[in-house]
Amino acid sequence: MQNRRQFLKTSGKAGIAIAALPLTSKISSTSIVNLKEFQQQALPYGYAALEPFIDAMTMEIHYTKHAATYAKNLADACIAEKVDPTTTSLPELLKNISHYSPKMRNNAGGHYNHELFWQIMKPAPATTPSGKLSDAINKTFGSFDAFKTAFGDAAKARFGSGWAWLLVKNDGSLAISSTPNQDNPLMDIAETKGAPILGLDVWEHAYYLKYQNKRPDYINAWWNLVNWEYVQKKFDETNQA
Ligand code: MN3
Repeated sequence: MQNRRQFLKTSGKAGIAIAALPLTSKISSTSIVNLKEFQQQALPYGYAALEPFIDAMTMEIHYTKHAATYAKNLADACIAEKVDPTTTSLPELLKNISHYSPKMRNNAGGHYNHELFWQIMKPAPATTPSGKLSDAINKTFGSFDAFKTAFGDAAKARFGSGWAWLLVKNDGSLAISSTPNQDNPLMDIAETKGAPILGLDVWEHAYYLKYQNKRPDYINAWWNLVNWEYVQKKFDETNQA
């Protein structure tokens, strides 16, 4: 117990290695998978790797300040609200988020959303989805371009801070939604519920240094970074129709 509490105190620091955990025989491999979901993982690329679409300073501040703080505050909220990250999965926590504090909601969401956001971007990706995901997008939205327009509209229309999502709803169909603040479609309080497979951060901290008030320019540029292979992987994990 002491080990876990000690871990939670230190896990808010960005980039702590899983190998540095005070592992005991009580922590199983499933526990480690759960625990990793609650920690900030290393960025899969450098801060400058997404230039010119997202600038290095924005990436560095976004990752080391904003996102790191969500991870730290999530660890604090887990201690205060007696959530054990070795036995609870982060998606399960989000699915029951209405039973927890606003601090838990904001930071569990903030941490989950950013960990997904870093993965669904990469430098110089394939520019379009392929395979089953491409088929599902065409079937649902008419065409890939029509999907991009609808998703971009959702991102532009989100008033203030929030996210735009492509998700697989619980009935297996694809949908576009947007959520305020750090909410996401996994949450039981979300208007459109399901498994997010693509998310776009439209908080000003994600784009203001380079794009200022021009959110539509940021959205248009962001399509150059979408890691469709990863989105496909997320799609394959769901029970799509
Ligand atoms: Mn953000």
